[in-house]
Amino acid sequence: MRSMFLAMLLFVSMFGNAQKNYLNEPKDVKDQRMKWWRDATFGMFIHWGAYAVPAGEYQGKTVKGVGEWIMHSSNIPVPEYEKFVASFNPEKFNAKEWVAIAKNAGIKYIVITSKHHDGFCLWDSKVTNYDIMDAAPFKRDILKELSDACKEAGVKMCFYHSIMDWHQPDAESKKSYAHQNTANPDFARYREQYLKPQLKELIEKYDPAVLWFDGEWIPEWTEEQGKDLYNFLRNLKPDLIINNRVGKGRSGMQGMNKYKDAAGDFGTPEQEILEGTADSDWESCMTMNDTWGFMKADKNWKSSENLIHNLIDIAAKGGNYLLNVGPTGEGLIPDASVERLKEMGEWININGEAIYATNSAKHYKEGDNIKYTLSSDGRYVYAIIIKAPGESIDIKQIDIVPGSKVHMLGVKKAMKYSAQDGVVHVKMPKELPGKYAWVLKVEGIVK
Ligand code: H79
Repeated sequence: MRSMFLAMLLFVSMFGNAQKNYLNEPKDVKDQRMKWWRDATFGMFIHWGAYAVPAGEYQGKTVKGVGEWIMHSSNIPVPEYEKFVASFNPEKFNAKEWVAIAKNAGIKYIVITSKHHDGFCLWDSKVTNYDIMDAAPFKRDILKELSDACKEAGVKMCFYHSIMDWHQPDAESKKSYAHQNTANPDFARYREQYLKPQLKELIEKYDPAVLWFDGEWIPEWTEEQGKDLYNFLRNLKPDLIINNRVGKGRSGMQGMNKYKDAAGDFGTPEQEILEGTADSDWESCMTMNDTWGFMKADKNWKSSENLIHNLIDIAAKGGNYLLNVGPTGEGLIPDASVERLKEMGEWININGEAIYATNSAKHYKEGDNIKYTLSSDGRYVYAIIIKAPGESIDIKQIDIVPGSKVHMLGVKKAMKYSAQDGVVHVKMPKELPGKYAWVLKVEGIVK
Protein backbone atom coordinates (compact mmCIF):
# COMPACT_ATOMS: atom_id res chain seq x y z
CA MET A 1 0.00 0.00 0.00
CA ARG A 2 2.69 2.35 1.06
CA SER A 3 4.66 1.88 -2.11
CA MET A 4 1.52 2.46 -4.15
CA PHE A 5 0.91 5.67 -2.25
CA LEU A 6 4.46 6.78 -2.92
CA ALA A 7 4.12 5.91 -6.57
CA MET A 8 0.94 7.99 -6.73
CA LEU A 9 2.66 10.86 -4.98
CA LEU A 10 5.47 10.65 -7.49
CA PHE A 11 2.96 10.60 -10.34
CA VAL A 12 1.13 13.67 -9.02
CA SER A 13 4.34 15.60 -8.41
CA MET A 14 5.57 14.76 -11.89
CA PHE A 15 2.39 15.47 -13.80
CA GLY A 16 0.21 17.45 -11.40
CA ASN A 17 1.63 20.75 -12.63
CA ALA A 18 1.67 19.65 -16.23
CA GLN A 19 0.88 22.37 -18.72
CA LYS A 20 -2.60 22.11 -20.07
CA ASN A 21 -2.94 22.00 -23.84
CA TYR A 22 -5.28 24.74 -25.05
CA LEU A 23 -4.79 24.22 -28.75
CA ASN A 24 -7.84 22.05 -29.32
CA GLU A 25 -10.30 24.02 -27.27
CA PRO A 26 -13.95 23.01 -27.79
CA LYS A 27 -15.98 25.54 -29.78
CA ASP A 28 -18.36 26.44 -26.96
CA VAL A 29 -15.45 27.17 -24.61
CA LYS A 30 -13.84 29.42 -27.19
CA ASP A 31 -17.17 31.14 -27.88
CA GLN A 32 -17.49 31.97 -24.21
CA ARG A 33 -13.92 33.28 -23.96
CA MET A 34 -14.26 35.39 -27.12
CA LYS A 35 -17.68 36.82 -26.28
CA TRP A 36 -16.64 40.18 -24.81
CA TRP A 37 -14.18 40.72 -27.67
CA ARG A 38 -16.69 39.89 -30.40
CA ASP A 39 -19.28 42.14 -28.77
CA ALA A 40 -16.77 44.98 -28.32
CA THR A 41 -16.18 45.49 -32.08
CA PHE A 42 -14.22 48.72 -31.62
CA GLY A 43 -10.76 48.98 -30.03
CA MET A 44 -7.98 51.56 -29.88
CA PHE A 45 -4.43 50.74 -30.86
CA ILE A 46 -1.75 52.90 -29.24
CA HIS A 47 1.74 52.92 -30.73
CA TRP A 48 3.96 54.72 -28.29
CA GLY A 49 7.59 54.58 -27.41
CA ALA A 50 10.97 56.28 -27.83
CA TYR A 51 10.33 56.71 -31.59
CA ALA A 52 7.90 59.49 -30.64
CA VAL A 53 10.98 61.58 -29.75
CA PRO A 54 12.48 61.77 -33.27
CA ALA A 55 8.87 61.75 -34.54
CA GLY A 56 9.90 60.61 -38.00
CA GLU A 57 12.92 62.89 -38.46
CA TYR A 58 16.56 61.88 -38.43
CA GLN A 59 19.51 64.15 -39.12
CA GLY A 60 17.21 66.86 -40.34
CA LYS A 61 15.31 64.70 -42.79
CA THR A 62 11.88 63.16 -42.75
CA VAL A 63 12.30 59.40 -42.96
CA LYS A 64 10.53 57.21 -45.46
CA GLY A 65 7.91 54.86 -44.08
CA VAL A 66 6.36 54.70 -40.64
CA GLY A 67 7.59 56.45 -37.49
CA GLU A 68 8.10 53.40 -35.27
CA TRP A 69 10.47 51.82 -37.82
CA ILE A 70 12.92 54.77 -37.75
CA MET A 71 15.67 52.76 -36.05
CA HIS A 72 15.60 50.30 -38.91
CA SER A 73 14.90 52.60 -41.84
CA SER A 74 17.54 55.17 -40.83
CA ASN A 75 20.02 52.51 -39.74
CA ILE A 76 20.41 54.04 -36.30
CA PRO A 77 23.00 52.21 -34.18
CA VAL A 78 21.82 51.00 -30.76
CA PRO A 79 23.81 53.58 -28.71
CA GLU A 80 22.41 56.38 -30.87
CA TYR A 81 18.84 55.11 -30.55
CA GLU A 82 19.30 54.81 -26.79
CA LYS A 83 19.67 58.61 -26.73
CA PHE A 84 16.00 58.91 -27.77
CA VAL A 85 15.11 56.63 -24.89
CA ALA A 86 17.25 58.78 -22.57
CA SER A 87 15.21 61.84 -23.54
CA PHE A 88 11.77 60.20 -23.54
CA ASN A 89 10.05 62.30 -20.90
CA PRO A 90 6.37 62.66 -21.82
CA GLU A 91 5.34 64.91 -18.96
CA LYS A 92 1.91 65.67 -20.39
CA PHE A 93 0.91 61.99 -20.32
CA ASN A 94 -2.35 61.54 -18.47
CA ALA A 95 -3.70 58.00 -18.49
CA LYS A 96 -7.17 59.04 -17.36
CA GLU A 97 -7.44 61.55 -20.19
CA TRP A 98 -6.39 58.99 -22.79
CA VAL A 99 -8.88 56.46 -21.51
CA ALA A 100 -11.63 59.11 -21.43
CA ILE A 101 -10.89 60.01 -25.06
CA ALA A 102 -11.21 56.33 -25.98
CA LYS A 103 -14.29 55.69 -23.91
CA ASN A 104 -16.12 58.73 -25.27
CA ALA A 105 -15.38 57.48 -28.77
CA GLY A 106 -17.20 54.24 -27.99
CA ILE A 107 -14.00 52.21 -27.72
CA LYS A 108 -14.21 49.10 -25.54
CA TYR A 109 -10.59 47.94 -25.41
CA ILE A 110 -7.14 49.49 -25.70
CA VAL A 111 -4.10 47.71 -27.14
CA ILE A 112 -0.88 49.56 -26.29
CA THR A 113 2.69 48.67 -27.28
CA SER A 114 4.31 47.18 -24.19
CA LYS A 115 7.33 46.71 -26.47
CA HIS A 116 7.67 47.46 -30.18
CA HIS A 117 10.42 46.19 -32.50
CA ASP A 118 12.94 48.69 -31.02
CA GLY A 119 12.84 46.70 -27.76
CA PHE A 120 12.12 49.60 -25.39
CA CYS A 121 9.71 48.57 -22.62
CA LEU A 122 6.93 50.83 -21.36
CA TRP A 123 6.57 49.22 -17.96
CA ASP A 124 8.64 48.60 -14.84
CA SER A 125 10.30 45.35 -15.93
CA LYS A 126 12.48 43.34 -13.61
CA VAL A 127 13.84 41.44 -16.61
CA THR A 128 15.60 44.40 -18.24
CA ASN A 129 16.95 47.87 -17.63
CA TYR A 130 15.84 48.91 -21.09
CA ASP A 131 12.58 50.16 -19.70
CA ILE A 132 10.74 53.30 -18.71
CA MET A 133 12.03 53.19 -15.11
CA ASP A 134 15.73 52.64 -15.72
CA ALA A 135 16.60 53.94 -19.18
CA ALA A 136 14.33 56.98 -19.47
CA PRO A 137 14.00 60.07 -17.27
CA PHE A 138 10.20 59.70 -17.04
CA LYS A 139 10.31 56.98 -14.37
CA ARG A 140 6.56 56.42 -14.33
CA ASP A 141 5.13 53.00 -15.11
CA ILE A 142 3.04 53.86 -18.16
CA LEU A 143 1.33 50.47 -18.39
CA LYS A 144 0.42 50.55 -14.71
CA GLU A 145 -1.11 54.01 -14.96
CA LEU A 146 -3.04 53.03 -18.07
CA SER A 147 -4.26 49.71 -16.74
CA ASP A 148 -5.46 51.41 -13.53
CA ALA A 149 -7.30 54.04 -15.57
CA CYS A 150 -8.80 51.35 -17.82
CA LYS A 151 -10.05 49.34 -14.85
CA GLU A 152 -11.67 52.41 -13.39
CA ALA A 153 -13.41 53.21 -16.69
CA GLY A 154 -14.43 49.65 -17.56
CA VAL A 155 -12.25 49.55 -20.67
CA LYS A 156 -10.27 46.35 -21.34
CA MET A 157 -6.49 46.73 -21.27
CA CYS A 158 -4.44 44.76 -23.81
CA PHE A 159 -0.83 44.70 -24.94
CA TYR A 160 0.91 44.64 -28.30
CA HIS A 161 4.22 42.84 -27.89
CA SER A 162 6.89 42.43 -30.56
CA ILE A 163 8.63 39.08 -30.90
CA MET A 164 11.30 40.68 -33.05
CA ASP A 165 13.62 42.79 -30.86
CA TRP A 166 16.30 45.10 -32.27
CA HIS A 167 17.88 45.76 -28.89
CA GLN A 168 18.42 42.32 -27.37
CA PRO A 169 21.69 40.93 -28.79
CA ASP A 170 20.37 37.36 -28.61
CA ALA A 171 17.31 38.29 -30.65
CA GLU A 172 19.38 39.47 -33.59
CA SER A 173 17.82 38.00 -36.70
CA LYS A 174 19.51 36.51 -39.73
CA LYS A 175 17.21 38.55 -41.84
CA SER A 176 18.34 42.13 -42.28
CA TYR A 177 16.64 43.49 -39.18
CA ALA A 178 19.90 43.30 -37.26
CA HIS A 179 21.47 46.24 -35.49
CA GLN A 180 23.82 44.67 -33.01
CA ASN A 181 26.28 42.54 -34.96
CA THR A 182 26.17 39.90 -32.23
CA ALA A 183 28.79 37.21 -32.81
CA ASN A 184 26.59 34.27 -31.81
CA PRO A 185 23.02 35.31 -31.16
CA ASP A 186 21.22 32.68 -29.10
CA PHE A 187 17.55 33.07 -30.01
CA ALA A 188 16.42 30.25 -27.70
CA ARG A 189 18.05 32.07 -24.79
CA TYR A 190 16.25 35.30 -25.75
CA ARG A 191 12.97 33.40 -25.98
CA GLU A 192 13.28 31.45 -22.72
CA GLN A 193 15.11 33.97 -20.55
CA TYR A 194 13.79 37.26 -21.85
CA LEU A 195 10.63 37.12 -23.97
CA LYS A 196 8.70 34.58 -21.90
CA PRO A 197 9.67 35.98 -18.48
CA GLN A 198 8.60 39.44 -19.66
CA LEU A 199 5.24 38.17 -20.87
CA LYS A 200 4.73 36.33 -17.59
CA GLU A 201 5.52 39.57 -15.81
CA LEU A 202 3.00 41.48 -17.93
CA ILE A 203 0.26 38.95 -17.20
CA GLU A 204 0.96 38.79 -13.49
CA LYS A 205 1.30 42.54 -13.02
CA TYR A 206 -1.33 43.98 -15.35
CA ASP A 207 -3.67 41.14 -16.25
CA PRO A 208 -4.11 42.08 -19.94
CA ALA A 209 -7.25 40.85 -21.73
CA VAL A 210 -5.48 40.37 -25.08
CA LEU A 211 -1.87 39.81 -26.08
CA TRP A 212 -1.28 41.05 -29.61
CA PHE A 213 1.95 39.74 -31.09
CA ASP A 214 3.84 41.07 -34.09
CA GLY A 215 7.30 40.76 -35.66
CA GLU A 216 6.76 36.99 -35.90
CA TRP A 217 8.04 36.85 -39.48
CA ILE A 218 11.74 36.60 -38.56
CA PRO A 219 13.03 33.17 -39.62
CA GLU A 220 14.11 32.30 -36.06
CA TRP A 221 10.44 32.18 -35.00
CA THR A 222 8.50 29.02 -35.90
CA GLU A 223 4.89 27.80 -35.68
CA GLU A 224 6.03 25.29 -33.07
CA GLN A 225 7.45 28.06 -30.89
CA GLY A 226 4.23 29.99 -31.45
CA LYS A 227 2.11 27.09 -30.25
CA ASP A 228 4.37 26.63 -27.23
CA LEU A 229 4.08 30.33 -26.38
CA TYR A 230 0.30 30.22 -26.86
CA ASN A 231 -0.01 27.39 -24.37
CA PHE A 232 2.47 28.96 -21.97
CA LEU A 233 0.36 32.13 -21.86
CA ARG A 234 -3.03 30.42 -21.62
CA ASN A 235 -1.71 28.34 -18.73
CA LEU A 236 -0.87 31.59 -16.95
CA LYS A 237 -4.24 33.15 -17.81
CA PRO A 238 -6.79 30.70 -19.23
CA ASP A 239 -9.19 33.33 -20.58
CA LEU A 240 -6.48 35.33 -22.35
CA ILE A 241 -7.13 36.15 -26.03
CA ILE A 242 -4.11 35.96 -28.37
CA ASN A 243 -3.82 37.08 -32.01
CA ASN A 244 -2.64 34.81 -34.82
CA ARG A 245 0.76 36.50 -35.08
CA VAL A 246 1.81 34.42 -32.08
CA GLY A 247 2.62 31.76 -34.71
CA LYS A 248 3.38 31.77 -38.41
CA GLY A 249 -0.14 31.27 -39.74
CA ARG A 250 -1.03 34.70 -41.03
CA SER A 251 -1.07 35.31 -44.70
CA GLY A 252 0.77 38.62 -45.36
CA MET A 253 -1.05 41.89 -44.77
CA GLN A 254 -4.44 40.28 -45.45
CA GLY A 255 -3.78 38.64 -42.11
CA MET A 256 -6.02 35.56 -42.08
CA ASN A 257 -4.56 32.09 -41.52
CA LYS A 258 -2.98 30.42 -44.51
CA TYR A 259 -3.16 26.91 -43.00
CA LYS A 260 -5.42 25.01 -40.61
CA ASP A 261 -4.69 24.65 -36.90
CA ALA A 262 -2.48 27.73 -36.79
CA ALA A 263 -1.97 29.09 -33.27
CA GLY A 264 -3.97 32.14 -32.22
CA ASP A 265 -7.56 33.22 -31.72
CA PHE A 266 -8.15 35.78 -34.45
CA GLY A 267 -6.88 36.93 -37.82
CA THR A 268 -5.14 40.27 -38.21
CA PRO A 269 -5.68 42.14 -41.48
CA GLU A 270 -3.36 45.15 -41.42
CA GLN A 271 -4.34 48.40 -43.17
CA GLU A 272 -7.08 46.55 -45.00
CA ILE A 273 -10.61 45.23 -44.52
CA LEU A 274 -11.66 41.77 -45.66
CA GLU A 275 -13.60 41.58 -48.92
CA GLY A 276 -16.49 39.83 -47.22
CA THR A 277 -17.43 37.86 -44.13
CA ALA A 278 -15.15 35.10 -42.77
CA ASP A 279 -15.58 31.79 -40.94
CA SER A 280 -13.24 32.82 -38.13
CA ASP A 281 -12.67 35.84 -35.90
CA TRP A 282 -10.75 38.79 -37.29
CA GLU A 283 -9.75 42.32 -36.47
CA SER A 284 -8.58 44.99 -38.94
CA CYS A 285 -5.91 47.23 -37.49
CA MET A 286 -5.63 50.57 -39.27
CA THR A 287 -4.00 53.96 -38.92
CA MET A 288 -5.77 57.34 -39.03
CA ASN A 289 -2.98 58.81 -41.16
CA ASP A 290 -0.10 56.81 -42.69
CA THR A 291 1.96 55.97 -39.62
CA TRP A 292 1.48 54.04 -36.38
CA GLY A 293 4.10 55.82 -34.25
CA PHE A 294 3.84 59.64 -34.23
CA MET A 295 5.42 61.51 -37.17
CA LYS A 296 5.52 65.29 -37.23
CA ALA A 297 5.28 65.37 -41.01
CA ASP A 298 2.33 63.01 -41.49
CA LYS A 299 -0.78 65.13 -41.89
CA ASN A 300 -2.56 62.75 -44.23
CA TRP A 301 -5.56 62.21 -41.97
CA LYS A 302 -8.54 60.18 -43.05
CA SER A 303 -11.86 61.97 -42.60
CA SER A 304 -14.20 61.12 -39.71
CA GLU A 305 -16.67 59.98 -42.35
CA ASN A 306 -14.13 57.53 -43.76
CA LEU A 307 -13.35 56.15 -40.28
CA ILE A 308 -17.05 55.72 -39.45
CA HIS A 309 -17.66 54.01 -42.78
CA ASN A 310 -14.76 51.65 -42.05
CA LEU A 311 -16.30 50.79 -38.68
CA ILE A 312 -19.62 50.04 -40.39
CA ASP A 313 -18.02 47.98 -43.16
CA ILE A 314 -16.06 45.92 -40.61
CA ALA A 315 -19.05 45.40 -38.29
CA ALA A 316 -21.20 44.33 -41.26
CA LYS A 317 -18.58 41.73 -42.18
CA GLY A 318 -18.36 40.44 -38.60
CA GLY A 319 -14.93 41.81 -37.69
CA ASN A 320 -13.43 44.18 -35.12
CA TYR A 321 -11.87 47.58 -35.85
CA LEU A 322 -8.61 48.38 -34.07
CA LEU A 323 -8.00 52.03 -34.83
CA ASN A 324 -4.58 53.48 -34.08
CA VAL A 325 -3.38 56.64 -32.39
CA GLY A 326 0.28 57.62 -32.12
CA PRO A 327 0.82 59.94 -29.14
CA THR A 328 3.59 62.56 -29.21
CA GLY A 329 6.85 62.56 -27.28
CA GLU A 330 5.18 64.96 -24.86
CA GLY A 331 2.47 62.43 -24.08
CA LEU A 332 -0.46 63.82 -26.04
CA ILE A 333 -2.79 62.13 -28.51
CA PRO A 334 -2.63 64.39 -31.60
CA ASP A 335 -5.53 66.87 -31.87
CA ALA A 336 -6.44 65.53 -35.31
CA SER A 337 -7.00 62.08 -33.76
CA VAL A 338 -8.95 63.46 -30.81
CA GLU A 339 -11.28 65.39 -33.13
CA ARG A 340 -12.00 62.31 -35.23
CA LEU A 341 -12.57 60.11 -32.21
CA LYS A 342 -15.02 62.68 -30.89
CA GLU A 343 -17.06 62.53 -34.10
CA MET A 344 -17.00 58.75 -34.01
CA GLY A 345 -18.33 58.86 -30.44
CA GLU A 346 -21.14 61.18 -31.49
CA TRP A 347 -22.13 58.78 -34.26
CA ILE A 348 -21.92 55.77 -31.96
CA ASN A 349 -24.02 57.50 -29.31
CA ILE A 350 -26.88 57.44 -31.77
CA ASN A 351 -26.14 54.27 -33.70
CA GLY A 352 -24.05 52.00 -31.44
CA GLU A 353 -26.90 49.51 -31.17
CA ALA A 354 -26.30 48.57 -34.83
CA ILE A 355 -22.58 47.97 -34.20
CA TYR A 356 -21.88 46.34 -30.82
CA ALA A 357 -22.77 42.69 -30.22
CA THR A 358 -24.28 42.34 -33.67
CA ASN A 359 -23.83 39.53 -36.16
CA SER A 360 -23.18 39.65 -39.87
CA ALA A 361 -25.81 38.65 -42.41
CA LYS A 362 -25.15 36.31 -45.32
CA HIS A 363 -25.64 39.29 -47.60
CA TYR A 364 -23.83 41.92 -45.59
CA LYS A 365 -24.67 44.71 -48.04
CA GLU A 366 -27.17 45.83 -50.62
CA GLY A 367 -25.73 47.92 -53.42
CA ASP A 368 -23.18 50.56 -52.43
CA ASN A 369 -25.42 52.43 -50.06
CA ILE A 370 -26.62 49.92 -47.45
CA LYS A 371 -24.77 47.57 -45.11
CA TYR A 372 -26.56 45.17 -42.81
CA THR A 373 -25.93 43.93 -39.29
CA LEU A 374 -28.21 41.64 -37.26
CA SER A 375 -29.18 41.91 -33.61
CA SER A 376 -27.70 39.07 -31.54
CA ASP A 377 -31.15 37.57 -30.89
CA GLY A 378 -31.72 37.45 -34.64
CA ARG A 379 -34.91 39.48 -34.40
CA TYR A 380 -33.84 42.73 -36.04
CA VAL A 381 -31.98 43.80 -39.13
CA TYR A 382 -30.05 47.06 -38.97
CA ALA A 383 -29.88 48.62 -42.41
CA ILE A 384 -27.05 51.13 -42.22
CA ILE A 385 -27.34 53.79 -44.90
CA ILE A 386 -23.96 55.25 -45.78
CA LYS A 387 -24.89 57.98 -48.24
CA ALA A 388 -27.48 60.60 -47.33
CA PRO A 389 -30.74 59.32 -48.81
CA GLY A 390 -33.34 61.45 -50.56
CA GLU A 391 -36.95 61.54 -49.48
CA SER A 392 -37.20 57.78 -49.30
CA ILE A 393 -35.13 54.64 -49.59
CA ASP A 394 -35.68 51.06 -50.76
CA ILE A 395 -34.16 48.36 -48.57
CA LYS A 396 -33.97 45.18 -50.58
CA GLN A 397 -33.42 41.54 -49.67
CA ILE A 398 -35.49 41.91 -46.51
CA ASP A 399 -38.42 39.88 -45.27
CA ILE A 400 -40.11 42.18 -42.79
CA VAL A 401 -42.44 40.85 -40.08
CA PRO A 402 -45.90 41.93 -41.31
CA GLY A 403 -47.35 44.81 -39.33
CA SER A 404 -44.09 45.53 -37.44
CA LYS A 405 -42.67 49.00 -37.00
CA VAL A 406 -39.57 50.46 -38.65
CA HIS A 407 -37.45 52.84 -36.60
CA MET A 408 -34.52 55.05 -37.43
CA LEU A 409 -32.02 55.09 -34.57
CA GLY A 410 -32.08 58.52 -32.98
CA VAL A 411 -35.66 59.26 -34.13
CA LYS A 412 -38.54 58.73 -31.71
CA LYS A 413 -41.43 58.35 -34.13
CA ALA A 414 -41.73 55.19 -36.21
CA MET A 415 -41.06 55.59 -39.94
CA LYS A 416 -43.77 55.44 -42.59
CA TYR A 417 -43.14 52.53 -44.92
CA SER A 418 -44.61 50.05 -47.33
CA ALA A 419 -43.33 46.53 -47.98
CA GLN A 420 -43.69 44.30 -51.01
CA ASP A 421 -41.77 41.34 -52.44
CA GLY A 422 -38.76 41.70 -50.13
CA VAL A 423 -38.45 45.45 -50.68
CA VAL A 424 -39.15 47.80 -47.81
CA HIS A 425 -39.82 51.31 -49.04
CA VAL A 426 -39.19 53.78 -46.20
CA LYS A 427 -40.00 57.48 -46.10
CA MET A 428 -37.11 59.40 -44.54
CA PRO A 429 -37.63 61.80 -41.64
CA LYS A 430 -37.43 65.54 -42.45
CA GLU A 431 -34.32 65.88 -40.36
CA LEU A 432 -31.72 63.12 -40.23
CA PRO A 433 -30.15 62.44 -36.81
CA GLY A 434 -26.42 63.13 -36.87
CA LYS A 435 -23.99 62.84 -39.77
CA TYR A 436 -22.26 60.32 -42.05
CA ALA A 437 -24.59 57.28 -41.78
CA TRP A 438 -28.12 56.43 -40.58
CA VAL A 439 -29.65 53.23 -39.31
CA LEU A 440 -33.08 51.73 -39.96
CA LYS A 441 -34.06 49.03 -37.51
CA VAL A 442 -36.37 46.50 -39.13
CA GLU A 443 -37.97 43.46 -37.55
CA GLY A 444 -37.30 40.65 -40.00
CA ILE A 445 -34.54 38.80 -41.79
CA VAL A 446 -32.07 39.44 -44.59
CA LYS A 447 -32.79 36.96 -47.36
O1 H79 B 1 3.14 47.87 -35.41
C1 H79 B 1 2.75 48.26 -36.70
C2 H79 B 1 3.89 48.17 -37.66
O2 H79 B 1 5.08 48.73 -37.16
C3 H79 B 1 4.01 46.68 -37.84
N1 H79 B 1 2.68 46.17 -37.66
C4 H79 B 1 1.81 47.27 -37.32
C5 H79 B 1 0.68 46.84 -36.44
C6 H79 B 1 4.61 46.34 -39.11
N2 H79 B 1 5.79 45.91 -39.20
N3 H79 B 1 6.07 45.66 -40.43
N4 H79 B 1 5.07 45.93 -41.14
C7 H79 B 1 4.12 46.36 -40.36
C8 H79 B 1 5.07 45.69 -42.52
C9 H79 B 1 5.96 44.52 -42.72
C10 H79 B 1 5.71 43.66 -43.67
C11 H79 B 1 6.58 42.55 -43.91
FE1 H79 B 1 5.95 40.70 -44.11
C12 H79 B 1 7.25 41.75 -43.00
C13 H79 B 1 6.90 42.13 -45.20
C14 H79 B 1 7.71 40.97 -45.07
C15 H79 B 1 7.93 40.75 -43.70
C16 H79 B 1 3.94 40.75 -43.76
C17 H79 B 1 4.58 39.88 -42.87
C18 H79 B 1 4.15 40.28 -45.01
C19 H79 B 1 4.88 39.10 -44.92
C20 H79 B 1 5.15 38.87 -43.61
